[in-house]
Amino acid sequence: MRTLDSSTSLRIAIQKSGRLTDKTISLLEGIGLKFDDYKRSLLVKCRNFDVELLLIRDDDIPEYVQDGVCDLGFVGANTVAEDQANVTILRGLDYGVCRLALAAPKNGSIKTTEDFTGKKIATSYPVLTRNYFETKGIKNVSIVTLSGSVEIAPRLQIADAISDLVSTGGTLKANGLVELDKIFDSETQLVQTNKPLSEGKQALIDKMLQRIEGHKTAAESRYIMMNAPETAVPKIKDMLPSMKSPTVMPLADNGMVAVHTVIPIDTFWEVMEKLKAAGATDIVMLPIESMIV
Ligand code: PRT
Ligand code: ZN
Repeated sequence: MRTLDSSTSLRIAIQKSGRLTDKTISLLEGIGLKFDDYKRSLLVKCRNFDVELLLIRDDDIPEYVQDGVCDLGFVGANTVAEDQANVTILRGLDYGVCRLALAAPKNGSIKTTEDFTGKKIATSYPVLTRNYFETKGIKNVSIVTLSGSVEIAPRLQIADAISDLVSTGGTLKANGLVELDKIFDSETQLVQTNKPLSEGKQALIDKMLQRIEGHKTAAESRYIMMNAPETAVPKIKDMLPSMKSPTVMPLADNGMVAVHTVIPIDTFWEVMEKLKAAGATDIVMLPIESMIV
């Protein structure tokens, strides 16, 4: 028999203080959730939804969600995969982007993955690192598990090489290390518990997901407005990679119209140049707060 969870508020685990904290809070605020001062408390009530945030270390999030202590969690895919947590990944979120990579001293003997045979690798990700070597069929690699400052392990002669998270590559460079291969691509994920949830909580999760989708589409789109001669409208319409047919409104000047539409941000400059060539003037681009398609 399915047992429904007893707490009524949807409980969401987020990182208390770290790289993911501000972006997760701003995503939640961006989809309309309002919180009081989340920096002072570990459990923060949402003012306008039946939601509460539990602020904990990122390493604890997969387990809290797996065990049903929290219904949802925002956490790096690296942490979820390393913990082999039994949770459902609802979606990836494009922040906290990084990769787990293998790196070795710049002028050392390790140049290719094969050179790792018989070597010692320091990492905070023993599961993902071991899996990598197993998949590659490279045997006899010993893993030294460290909880932080992995990049100095070769200099301290604790290990021959490392596997660590990399985003800009600056830390590797500063420590005389070169990246040799990528083990795992990561970004923040929204994960849900596999424990049964009440209908009310599930409905709230569905609503949040729809809003996140709208928020993401809005962030990747721009509202574009321009004036143009009416005769240029068919040509302009063909150029616009708009979601739907653009809005065309007459202007006070005879034969002139205003054209409004929404376009993907990455097409803006290319489209704008073509629009100008087609006769459009006064082209204005505006950010969009949110949108439901
Ligand atoms: O206290 P708590 O345990 O919650 O935090 P934490 O210190 O364990 O984690 P935190 O805040 O450092 O990282 C949280 C999550 O951010 C990670 O689990 C990843 O999903 C993601 N993330 C994204 C990163 C990085 N980028 C990153 N660059 N996490 C860590 N790093 C570190 C990396 O370990 C290395 O020391 O940054 C350094 C490399 O950065 P670059 O830019 O020099 O390459
Ligand atoms: Zn951590």
